[in-house]
Amino acid sequence: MAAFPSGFLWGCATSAYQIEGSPLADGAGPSIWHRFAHTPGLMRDAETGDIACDHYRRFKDDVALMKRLGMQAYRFSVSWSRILPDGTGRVNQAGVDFYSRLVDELRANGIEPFVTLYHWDMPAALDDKGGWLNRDSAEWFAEYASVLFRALDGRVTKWATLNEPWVVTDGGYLFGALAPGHRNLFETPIASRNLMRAHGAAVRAYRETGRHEIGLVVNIEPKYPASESPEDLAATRRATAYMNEQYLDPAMLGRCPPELRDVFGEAWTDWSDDDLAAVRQPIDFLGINYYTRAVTRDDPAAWPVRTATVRQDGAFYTETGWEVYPQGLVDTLVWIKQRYGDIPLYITENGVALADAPVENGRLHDPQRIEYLRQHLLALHQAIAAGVDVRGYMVWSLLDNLEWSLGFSKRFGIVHVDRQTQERTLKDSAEYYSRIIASHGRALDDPT
Ligand code: PNW
Repeated sequence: MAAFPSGFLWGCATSAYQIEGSPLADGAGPSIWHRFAHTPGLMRDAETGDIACDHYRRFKDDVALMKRLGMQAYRFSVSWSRILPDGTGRVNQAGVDFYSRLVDELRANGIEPFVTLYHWDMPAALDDKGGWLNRDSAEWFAEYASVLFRALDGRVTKWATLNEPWVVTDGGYLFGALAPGHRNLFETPIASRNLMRAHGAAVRAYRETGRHEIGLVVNIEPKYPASESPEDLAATRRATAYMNEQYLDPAMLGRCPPELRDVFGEAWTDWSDDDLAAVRQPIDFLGINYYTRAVTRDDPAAWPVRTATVRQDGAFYTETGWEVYPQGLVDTLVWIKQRYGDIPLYITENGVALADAPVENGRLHDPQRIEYLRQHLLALHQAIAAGVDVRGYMVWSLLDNLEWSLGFSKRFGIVHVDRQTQERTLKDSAEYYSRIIASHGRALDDPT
């Protein structure tokens, strides 16, 4: 039954600060995540990304591991402050060389590099100038992006500008759980607009020199009303506008959802026509990160969106407290097609944090992750059969890694990483995913 389109890309995803370690090596400047992690009280168990998965030094072994699993694509991110230690101006060639070697190693092993330019680690030097609150951030980002386009576009065919701008502003500027750790309702719409201006500026820069594909990666969490009451329906609209449309509407439709005025009140300011035009650039694909859904009800006390997520009896909740809901992936993909039209899509992240069993005799059994992957891949197949143009799937994540301010407490990897020895051990889910790839999805029909 399960046939995936020919050319469909099977891969896995990571991000720089979560796996690399050696954040200041070879002339790199500090990023906002280095600063955040080294500020007391902000990280669970006082963890940092100083070592993480030591991928900066072990990247060849990790590429060999991907090759062994049959990965066809690898989505990783570039650390801006390795490339431009001060954020703009002087290029650190040793930083460029690291990613150049990684790209060569991937290509030598037949793995397509899929590069995310911004996975949350702005150079600290730019945060000192206001970070995403500074309108110049759009030009800073385009300058950085252009350095990479020049260095790598001959060998990289897939570029993503931003990873999950919603998480950047919600975590970094509204609730303070992520770098740069602000908690300010007035700043949030400003950071939001500048991030999208940066996206637009990088896409424009790419059109001058780039020869391949560039797109945007967003997280989508479909919202379902808890009841048909007018309050819950309005709450569901607010939550949808806030999380799922705030970034895609400007990028794809050249407008902002009107419900944002209701969310932000007078902290919201309408975008100028020039800003809207600068953000709405034709892109070649959208990357969709899908993890869970939210059944949404009105909650006047919940600042600032005034919504709450209703726990579902009998549902399975993961270690990050997210409901497992594969049908939400189908609904998300169909919604994207309906609202934004036909555009090639990639699932750029999908996966699950579990309290895995310990490694025993070099094995780790994670049947719940296998079931999660199987159900979501079946859902993906269903969406493709319904006519949605999905070109690839990247599991989050290759390795157990630094789950941001939650430290290493949440394990998303299909490969276990021993924190002491850095030894990599395949989980059963890695072997399972490897069989899925080798059969181009047909193994989904086999009992597990
Ligand atoms: C993504 N949400 O973050 C990130 O791209 C990854 O770096 C991260 O490790 C992964 O998902 C797992 O958390 C998200 O609240 C963070 O909906 C929060 C949400 C979604 C994605």
